Amino acid sequence: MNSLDSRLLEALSCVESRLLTMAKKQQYRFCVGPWNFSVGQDPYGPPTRRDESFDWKLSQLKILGFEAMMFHDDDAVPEIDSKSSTQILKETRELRKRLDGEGLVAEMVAPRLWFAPQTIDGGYTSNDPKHRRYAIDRSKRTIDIANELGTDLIVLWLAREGTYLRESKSGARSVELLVEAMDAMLKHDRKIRLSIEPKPNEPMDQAYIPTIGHALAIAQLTLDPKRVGCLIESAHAILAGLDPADEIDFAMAFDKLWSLHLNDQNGLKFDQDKPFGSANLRVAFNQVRALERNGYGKKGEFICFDVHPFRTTTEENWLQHLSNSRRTFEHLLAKAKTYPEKEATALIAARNYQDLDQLVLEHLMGVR
Ligand code: XUL
Ligand code: MN
Repeated sequence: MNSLDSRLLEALSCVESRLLTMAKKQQYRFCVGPWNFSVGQDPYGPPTRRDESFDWKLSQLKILGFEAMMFHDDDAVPEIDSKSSTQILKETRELRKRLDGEGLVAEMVAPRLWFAPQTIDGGYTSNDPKHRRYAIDRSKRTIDIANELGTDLIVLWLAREGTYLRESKSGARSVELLVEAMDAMLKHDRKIRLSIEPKPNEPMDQAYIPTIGHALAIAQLTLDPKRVGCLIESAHAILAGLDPADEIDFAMAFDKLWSLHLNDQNGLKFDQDKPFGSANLRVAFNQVRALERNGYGKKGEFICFDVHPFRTTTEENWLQHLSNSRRTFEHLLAKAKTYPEKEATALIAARNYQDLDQLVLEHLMGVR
């Protein structure tokens, strides 16, 4: 190679790395699930809004600027338990075509192991071996669906893997059963990754995997720890009495934050799935800062909003919780980028946390 060729190559690689950096700046891509278009029912009352078709929901995502949809197995194939593998495959392929047609991708697929009669006492940790088998078989079908939809991410919200009554199950045995179930999934497909979404309570009194620390610890017991990571939901971290920003820093220190459900939660009660930032703007701001400092999204991870409209929301405002969450995220991103780092560093050095506190508040209020 002569020197002109090598200079040309150098220039080309310089342009390429510039383009890559520019592309990386557009780091955030957004996603929601069909359940986030909920119709207002709660344990005390019926729906308050008319439902819309799945296709309508799909088309709205694109209009709202979202790029992906997340799925439960039966969001992808309704009434999945009554269908043969051939039928499931056929319907999944049709769904893939509809997604491709809208220019959307599937972010993940999650087995819904909390609805069927077989999961009343839990899925993988049920005391009934037949029901444990059902949970594992259904999870394998979920993996087959994910393959057809073109995603390698399986989300495990371990909804009923816990107890209402501590003495009804053995915690030690339950850990073994969870590991066995995850191993069966990892063996079923050598490419998929499992992303555990911890939540400490609801529907259970006590869950076996309540926090990110538990999720990452149990990953180590599986046959392929590299393929077991986690998903943080802001509300779930708050329900565990934790700061979601700390959970983000912790998971990302292990390179294990493969998905994220941003939302908000006002204190320790039922899972509220409020719009992002709705209850505590400062906690939301700190989550955005944590994502920024760790480079979340640079490997293609999505920001998903696991938010619901308020029960009182009327049909014409039905999508606002989605676009509002995204707007809040983007405003907080601008706040994170303009945070007065130098001033903050000086206050930290002087251990003047009193004024650091005020600096954050005034920055958020737009006066600094
Ligand atoms: C439940 C929850 C679920 C999971 C997906 O609290 O957050 O919607 O995100 O199964
Ligand atoms: Mn969630």
